[in-house]
Amino acid sequence: CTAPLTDNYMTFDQMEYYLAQLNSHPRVSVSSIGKSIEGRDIWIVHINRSGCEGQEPIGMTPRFAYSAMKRRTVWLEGGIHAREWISPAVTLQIIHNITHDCSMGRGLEVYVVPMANPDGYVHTWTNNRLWRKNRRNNPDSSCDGVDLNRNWDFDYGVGASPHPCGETYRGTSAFSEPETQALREAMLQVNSTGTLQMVMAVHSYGQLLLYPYGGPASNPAPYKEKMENLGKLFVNTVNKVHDKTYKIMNANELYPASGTSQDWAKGILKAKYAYTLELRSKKTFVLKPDEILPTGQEVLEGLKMVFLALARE
Ligand code: ING
Ligand code: ZN
Repeated sequence: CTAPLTDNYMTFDQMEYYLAQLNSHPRVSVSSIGKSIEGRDIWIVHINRSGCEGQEPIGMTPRFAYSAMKRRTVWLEGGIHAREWISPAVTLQIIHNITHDCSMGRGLEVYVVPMANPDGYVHTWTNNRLWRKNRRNNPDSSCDGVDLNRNWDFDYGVGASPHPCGETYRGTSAFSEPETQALREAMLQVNSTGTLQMVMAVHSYGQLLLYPYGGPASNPAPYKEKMENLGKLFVNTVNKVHDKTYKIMNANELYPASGTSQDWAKGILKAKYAYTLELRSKKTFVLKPDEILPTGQEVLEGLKMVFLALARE
């Protein structure tokens, strides 16, 4: 298959074209989990491990033979915030690499939503490069949009704006948005098919790996030490690739934020590990296209280490 672009950001149409092509790969299935407010599909990519049997490098075979009983899953979310273009760009790189490299994530079923907020993304190409929210036409307000990362039903309301004009507007109620509803249903479905080992939401910027909770109510989260340790492995690996300085920290210590997908994944789905990854840079959402490839490379190395650890648990 042709790889996703690394020398420039892809439009939403280009992403859909890439995903349609990818769907012909025997180990991949691409399907829609629902539609955005403006009617765009939210795509999920399921990379199936079963086709990798016998193709693993020597010494890297999974501890357990693939079996439906011991199904273990990983969920990656990209593009929930429209302006964070590096998130879908890197997420698509990861999809491509997991698909074509059987040494990655063996023994794990990987589900990826590379573009969770297609309306917002299109809006950043056509109208406002720094748009964050979805494109909800808020009644009784001249401001549009709901922050899809404040709309989840765990600790809903705290650390989010009640005002439609706020950048972190939480919406009229938890899961008021079709985008978060679609993500919730798909995550529940995946969670019912096996153990959800890890959920990672990919954002920018800041070069941070955050772990739950972002909401103030429930800290510390279960397996806090384990999340810290695996997170350290991740950032240490990432940092070596291009000499960067990603750091791990508790999300609430960065700033209180609740109703996030990370907190819902941890608090409701009981995912063992849940993270929010803040990609490059340290100061802007507008990252030059020549940083797409190196950012993807460093994240990929980090994920390889993490998947290896998860597969051995
Ligand atoms: N950052 C995340 C946000 O939604 C975050 C940070 C996530 C904080 C989860 C706490 C919990 O605000 C960006 N860049 O959107
Ligand atoms: Zn974000």
